[in-house]
Amino acid sequence: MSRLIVVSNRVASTQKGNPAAGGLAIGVLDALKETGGVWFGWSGEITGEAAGQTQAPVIERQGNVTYATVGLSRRDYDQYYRGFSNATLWPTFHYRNDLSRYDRQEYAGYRRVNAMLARQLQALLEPDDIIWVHDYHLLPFAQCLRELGVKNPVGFFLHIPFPAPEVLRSVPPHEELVKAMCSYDVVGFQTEADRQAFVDYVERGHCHGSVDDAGVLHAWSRFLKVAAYPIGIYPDAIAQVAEQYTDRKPVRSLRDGMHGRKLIMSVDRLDYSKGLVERFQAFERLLLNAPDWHGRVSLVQVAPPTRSDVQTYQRIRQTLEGEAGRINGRFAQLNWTPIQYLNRKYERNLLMALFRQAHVGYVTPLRDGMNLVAKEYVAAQNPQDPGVLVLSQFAGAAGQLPGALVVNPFDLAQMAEALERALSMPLAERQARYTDMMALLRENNLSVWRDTFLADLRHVATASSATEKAVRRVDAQMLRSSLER
Ligand code: GDG
Repeated sequence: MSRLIVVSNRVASTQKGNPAAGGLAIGVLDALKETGGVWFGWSGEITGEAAGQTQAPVIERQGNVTYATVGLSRRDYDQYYRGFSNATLWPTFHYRNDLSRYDRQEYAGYRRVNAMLARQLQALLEPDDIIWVHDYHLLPFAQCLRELGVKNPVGFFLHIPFPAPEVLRSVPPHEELVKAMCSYDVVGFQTEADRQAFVDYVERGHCHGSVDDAGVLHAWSRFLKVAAYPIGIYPDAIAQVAEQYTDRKPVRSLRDGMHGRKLIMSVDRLDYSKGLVERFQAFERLLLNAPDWHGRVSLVQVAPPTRSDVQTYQRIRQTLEGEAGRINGRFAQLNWTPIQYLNRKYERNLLMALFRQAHVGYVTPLRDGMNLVAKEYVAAQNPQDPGVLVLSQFAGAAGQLPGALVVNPFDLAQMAEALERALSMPLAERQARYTDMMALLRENNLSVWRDTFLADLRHVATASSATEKAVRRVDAQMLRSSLER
């Protein structure tokens, strides 16, 4: 079988035995180990090179997997990562045009880094490799590879939402970006709605593209497969660690400190897309509406800081600290703090055990590609006494977890009602909801996500090479019909 090449902005550090590495990294790594391959990306280091320049990749081999990482110059980091990726694409793709800025120089830096990374990867490629590129930092990566003459099949998976065309159009080079995405052979989204938004742009925009029933899209003289591949988790592995870690000291401390109170729990990277401010305010609304819950329920919010050198992230941190202080000041009693706001990272297994203690998983992003925390919360529950998931309708996960209490995160009153309902839900109903969701999590686990995507990419590989042999050039029509299955 051909080697797999995974390309992502950061290379997960599982190779160092990092216990904090998430399920996603482990899932991708499993695929790499199966066929052997390379994981290529930014090392996370800032170098003294000139913009657009970097040393050859640092290579580290572990069994049949090679990790190849490069550094970025300060200017490349500022323009590609901090700038266009995280101050333009991230907010816009999460429908926050109000927080998005556009700077031509940053966009030029974004394209320059994509081109530089493509050049670095090209040197590592073998003719039979298939390439799987991840996320919004690398929208033009396949186009850069094609410009270098690379013919290997290249697939792309977008972990975040794809916005409606009207929203996308607020990013000035929107058409260039979508055109660049059409250089991939497979483009995968988290949900059907994201896929549809992409297709809508291509069909109704200026690109005169079209998509057929098999999900083969034709635009700018290219044929590519576009589909939804909702990302999953390994629910049974999570259930197991959540149970194993139940008696660890920090978990016991949390349990003991609750003194029989109910626990509502949230875990998010500290990001404005996660709806933390609205979430705190809805919890405040619960305390206002239902004084009998005073002293009987606490909200624990774990929010490790991320991208703290991007200005909008500094602002959300300040706002949230202010809100937590204000709400606690308003309701706290000598022996009860309503909101425990923990601005730090926890070990992954411990986090799963903490989820198991929580009566309510409170996951209310304003927009989210999928949201793995929602899935992890369900998987971590004790089947005999499961908690209830309160979930935003704007998380991709809402389409996959029908047993959740689904809320609109902009409707504070509705969220407060859902919290109250979750806190009072009878055991039989909790168990029924949990059982349904757990079955779906098993059915659509992380391996299914990965294998379905890679099967489609391999299918393209087979179709292209058969076609090339037959006619000595890629006959788009034949590729198209072979994809219609
Ligand atoms: C992007 C998309 C999509 C959180 N705090 C700690 C910690 N975590 C872990 C969680 C979970 C992961 O980080 C976060 O994943 P999410 O899916 O919730 O969100 P994003 O980071 O925004 O991820 C998202 C995802 O990509 C996958 O495609 O679902 O929509 O935005 O696994 O448990 N892990 C540890 N300590 C923490 O304090 N160890």
